[in-house]
Amino acid sequence: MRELRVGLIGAGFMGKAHSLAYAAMPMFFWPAPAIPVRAVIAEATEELAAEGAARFGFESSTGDWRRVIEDPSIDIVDIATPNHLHPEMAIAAAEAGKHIICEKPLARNAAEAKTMLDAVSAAGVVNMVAFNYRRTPAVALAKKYIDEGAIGEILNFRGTYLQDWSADPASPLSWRFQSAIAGSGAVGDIGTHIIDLARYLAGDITSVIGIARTIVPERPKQSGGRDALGTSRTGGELGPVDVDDEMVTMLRFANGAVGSLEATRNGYGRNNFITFEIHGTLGSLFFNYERRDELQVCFADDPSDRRGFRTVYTGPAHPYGEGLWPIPALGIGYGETKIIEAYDFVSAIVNGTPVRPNFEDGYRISLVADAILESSRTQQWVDVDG
Ligand code: NAI
Ligand code: SOE
Repeated sequence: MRELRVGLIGAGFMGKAHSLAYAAMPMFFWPAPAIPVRAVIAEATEELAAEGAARFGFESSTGDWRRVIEDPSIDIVDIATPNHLHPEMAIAAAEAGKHIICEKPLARNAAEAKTMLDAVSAAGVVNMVAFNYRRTPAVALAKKYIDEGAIGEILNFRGTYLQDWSADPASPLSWRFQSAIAGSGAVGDIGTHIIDLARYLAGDITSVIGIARTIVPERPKQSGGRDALGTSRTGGELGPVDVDDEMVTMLRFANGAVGSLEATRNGYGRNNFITFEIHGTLGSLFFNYERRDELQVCFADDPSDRRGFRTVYTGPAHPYGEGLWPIPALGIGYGETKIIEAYDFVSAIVNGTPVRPNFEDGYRISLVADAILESSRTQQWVDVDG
C-alpha cells in the first residue's frame, strides 16, 4: 500500500491531535487511501522536537522547521504552530512542492492568507485548512439534508462558539492574546470556525455588521511558548491584551438568507458550545457540539400534531459512518473529526480529487473575520469582498 511521509511542525495541542489522526486513520478507514508515515516532527527547540517525536511516534525530530521543507522524502507538510508562523511555513512548503494541511485560522488576516493561497495555486499542491468541525458527522448530515432540499431555501443561520477558558482574568497571557502572534482574538480563534460552518451550510457571506470587544485588558505573562489554555495561574507581571475577547455580528448571505454569529472565550459555563440553528422554508436543523452525536431536525411536512424537533443520532447510515463505530451514539469525539480530516486530505492527494475547506476557503473566511473587525471599528455594514 502506498505510503505518504508526513512532516509535522508544532507539537502542542494540535500536534497531538494530528499525530493521533495519522496513526488512527487506517484503523478507521480501511482500506486506507494511503498509510501516513509519521516521519519528522519540528519544534521550536531540539529538546521539544525530540520530546514530540518520542511522544507522538515520529521517526526523527528537528529544532529547525526548514529541514522538514528541505527533506525530499517528505510528501505532506502539516503546520500546527501559532498563527503568525503559518504564512512563511506554508509558502516555503508550497515552493518545495509539498502537499499542505495548515491549522486555522489560515493566517492573522486576509492579506496574509492571500499570499498563502497564491503560493499553493502557483505550485498546484493539495491544500487544506483544518476547520475540522464541519467533519463532525452530524454537521456533515446537516449539509446532506440541506443539499437534498430537505429544509428548502435557507432563511436564517444562527451560530455560536462559546467557551470559558479565559473568563478568569488570572488566566495567562498566552500567544492567543497577542495580536502580533494570533492576529485577532475570539474572532480569529473561534469565530472563524463558526464562519466556516456558516459558509459550508448556508453559503457565501456578503456583508456583516458586528461588535468585537476586549473584556480583560491585561493578563499575567506566561513563560514558554505553548498555550496553557487557561489552565495555569502564573500570578506574575501583567502584560497587555490587544485582541478581542468576544464578538457579536449580523450577516447577509449571497442567497438572500440572514444570520447572526456570536463568539466568546469568556462565557462561564460554556466549554465548546458550537451551535447552529438553521431555518428553511421546509424545516429547521439544530446542532450543539457539546451533544455532537445528535442532529435535531424538524420538517414542515411532519403531521401538525407531531411537529417538533426530534433527534437523529449519527451512526453507520450517516456521513463517514462506514469508517466510524458500528452503532449510533457510541460517541463521536474531537479525535474522530481529526481522523476524518486526515482521511479526506490523504484521499485528495491519492485520488487527485478536490478537498475543502482549502486555502481559498481559508482566505474567504479571513475576509469575513476582517470585515467583522472593521465593522466593529466603524459601526457600519461592511461588504465582504476579496
Ligand atoms: P500550542 O501553543 O499548544 O502549540 C503550538 C506549538 O508550536 C508549541 O509547542 C510551540 O513550541 C510550537 N512552535 C512555536 N514556534 C515554533 C517554530 N518556530 N517551529 C516549530 N514549532 C514551533 O498551540 P495549538 O493550540 O496547538 O495551536 C496551534 C495552531 O492550531 C494554531 O493556529 C491554532 O489556532 C490552531 N488550533 C486549531 C484547533 C482546531 O480545532 N482546529 C484547536 C487548537 C488550535
Ligand atoms: C481555543 O479557543 C481553542 O483551542 C481554539 O484555538 C480551537 O480552534 C478550538 O477548536 C478549541 O479551542
